[in-house]
Amino acid sequence: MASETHIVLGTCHHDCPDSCGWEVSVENGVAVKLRGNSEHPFSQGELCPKVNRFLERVYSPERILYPLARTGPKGSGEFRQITWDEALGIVAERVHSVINDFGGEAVMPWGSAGTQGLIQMNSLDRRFFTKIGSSRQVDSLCGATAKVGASLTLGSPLSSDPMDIEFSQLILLWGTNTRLANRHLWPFIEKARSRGAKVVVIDPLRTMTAESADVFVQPLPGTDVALMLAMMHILIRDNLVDHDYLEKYTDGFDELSVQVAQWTPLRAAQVCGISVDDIESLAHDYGTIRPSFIRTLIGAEHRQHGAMFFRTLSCLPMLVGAWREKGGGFARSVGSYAAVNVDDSVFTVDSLSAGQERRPLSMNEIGQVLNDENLDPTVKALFVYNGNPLVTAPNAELIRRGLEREDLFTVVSEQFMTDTARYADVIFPACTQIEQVDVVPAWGHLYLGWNEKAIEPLGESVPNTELWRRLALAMGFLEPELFEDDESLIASALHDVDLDQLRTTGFVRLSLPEDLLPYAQGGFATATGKAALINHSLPAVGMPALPTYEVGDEMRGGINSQDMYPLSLMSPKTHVRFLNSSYSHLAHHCDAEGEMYCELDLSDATSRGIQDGDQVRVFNERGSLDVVAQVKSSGGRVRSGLVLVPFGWVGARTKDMKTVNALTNDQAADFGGGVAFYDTMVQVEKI
Ligand SMILES: Nc1nc2c(c(=O)[nH]1)N[C@H]1C(S)=C(S)[C@@H](COP(=O)(O)OP(=O)(O)OC[C@H]3O[C@@H](n4cnc5c(=O)[nH]c(N)nc54)[C@H](O)[C@@H]3O)O[C@H]1N2
Ligand SMILES: Nc1nc2c(c(=O)[nH]1)N[C@H]1C(S)=C(S)[C@@H](COP(=O)(O)OP(=O)(O)OC[C@H]3O[C@@H](n4cnc5c(=O)[nH]c(N)nc54)[C@H](O)[C@@H]3O)O[C@H]1N2
Ligand code: SF4
Ligand SMILES: [Mo]
Repeated sequence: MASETHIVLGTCHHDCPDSCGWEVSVENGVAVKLRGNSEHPFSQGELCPKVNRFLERVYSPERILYPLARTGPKGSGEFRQITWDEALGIVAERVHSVINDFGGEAVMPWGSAGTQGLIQMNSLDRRFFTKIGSSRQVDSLCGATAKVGASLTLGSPLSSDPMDIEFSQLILLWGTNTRLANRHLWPFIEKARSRGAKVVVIDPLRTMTAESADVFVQPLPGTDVALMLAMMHILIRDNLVDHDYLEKYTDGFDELSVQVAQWTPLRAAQVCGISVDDIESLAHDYGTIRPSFIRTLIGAEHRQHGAMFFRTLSCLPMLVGAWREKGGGFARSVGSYAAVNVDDSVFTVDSLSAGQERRPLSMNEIGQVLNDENLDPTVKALFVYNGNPLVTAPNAELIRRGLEREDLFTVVSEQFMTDTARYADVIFPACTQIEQVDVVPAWGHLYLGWNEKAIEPLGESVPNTELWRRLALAMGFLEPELFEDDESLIASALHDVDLDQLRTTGFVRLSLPEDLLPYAQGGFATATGKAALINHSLPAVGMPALPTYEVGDEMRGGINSQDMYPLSLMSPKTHVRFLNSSYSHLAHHCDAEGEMYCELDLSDATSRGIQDGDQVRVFNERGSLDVVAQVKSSGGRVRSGLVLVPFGWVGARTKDMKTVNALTNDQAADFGGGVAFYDTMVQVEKI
């Protein structure tokens, strides 16, 4: 029989701003090729070094394809294959008994963004856990603090269209590693550059993006707010501000002027560890080159004053009236724009619960939560899906101690045997994106992506929605909302979208004006309609009304003794072949990236007797990691006082089964529900 090839359109589901369009070639039910959809306006036919090999992931011999029950000690990774009926029976019986003995709130859901698809990320899970009356998952490893921080000034999270960056003449990439983390924006930046735009990167690390910039400013971590205040100081001092914009569309310029008067370039230079010239020329560029576009993502939210960073950054465009022009303004996540066509509130069905308030539990503090004996009730059953907290959440060794608890029943839905899954009592096999249908709202551009199912699920794996339907049935629940099918869930959440067109082209632009100039004429979603340079509601929640840099912001590690732990630990995304923890367990990806390491500045290494290639221990009071030292004599990524340990490695690929989050801070950020991962202090010694 001749083989028949057909093409199925899809969209990458990964937690990545690019949400690339793809096409899968399918032959006799087998996916034989996956490549970028050249029609996609943002990704334009390219994928990335992670997803170029997506089919190896789908067909990996390491995929979990059947339900598993644990046979060895927790963490051993020893399991036996069981039937779906057996697995559902074990889980339903245990969850019923937890609810009877301790109440529904003894059940904790922990779901992250393993898929960002509309229905596979969050839909029937909400209904299932509402019905159970479980604790409610709150806070976020990603984005929440950035979103709220910007809203404190703008009144809403809405910002400029990232694709408009191509019309800019001055581009500030502030606390974002575009070429690594948002790679499909780079061609738009190059377009702007070909028309004369200047590109500035502001990052404590000399990232691959910094290497490609025209100007690189390298402040000490956590000091950016001081830099922003000094920029405002200079703009006002040298009368480079747009008085008309400020007067018509903002509140509090006079108070802000007083506030920044004290932030002389010299003072900021001392705090930030950069030169006065750097600050003067950055401010002058910002005050004189138009249109100017500030691009940021989430790097700087992972700090205790993360919200203040985004609140202050979003004031800058007000001073120069940058919102007026296409190619001007400020862009962060644009995910909130999806609300014009997508209403995910339909997935919340409060009537499924008996009406009682459900206890909030922070996903960021999962380590503290699982070890807290004073919680009433303590957590007795944990459901993990779309995530790998033992690698991705902070203070990971505390999480490990929680997962080791014999009285904790842990259920994990996964594609692979992750560090977290090794601690499960029962594992359910999850589909990959090409085995399920979904719609993907993006946070890095304004297109909604369609994802058609390309092949039948491998083995006995199921989409997340199907898992929640099966669990609801096993629990003996009857409400029809718990069993809604995928097509119906999608249709109920979309409005004003031509579904046929979406399916045929693979994407549609959100129903927004072609020229998205959200604040060209004010229109901020604040009470006064003006941007809140001063925000009078903040003191009531413990934040200053004006953008403020508190001395010491740069030194917070959640650890008291700066003498014992003098180095600031940077742990951002660093590898082009890793996507959070989702690829480093696969041979090609890990082998190509080499061994886990820490990078030190030559001066910090020399004073500790450490040379390039030495085995070293990176430690603080939360934990320790044994890694190989990288010490560059020039052109390194870190400056003195910093140490870089990359994020994304999984325990199975490190020397002691531990990853960088063994060391990181799990204190909450100032506002919004984020966590201060990056405010972590450590010491390094040779072993
Ligand atoms: N290849 C690859 N791409 C990815 C991911 C991945 O794991 N791998 N992850 C995806 C996800 S989930 C997200 S949220 C995005 C994140 O995208 P980004 O926000 O761009 O990435 P991060 O690595 O979190 O942080 C960006 C930069 O912030 C810097 N930074 C840290 N602290 C400070 C500070 O105090 N001031 C300043 N100015 N900069 C600071 C870090 O050094 C880092 O270079 O990337 C997505 N894309
Ligand atoms: N130190 C440090 N820590 C960080 C960060 C950092 O920069 N530094 N970044 C933070 C950020 S921005 C983020 S977003 C988080 C990411 O944290 P997580 O969301 O936990 O990210 P992943 O490790 O990629 O885990 C996703 C898991 O979901 C699984 N998965 C994928 N698709 C599906 C599906 O359809 N169904 C099911 N059931 N499972 C699926 C994948 O196999 C994978 O194991 O990490 C945070 N942690
Ligand atoms: S991970 Fe990001 S860059 Fe790679 S294909 Fe998916 S959306 Fe595109
Ligand atoms: Mo993220």
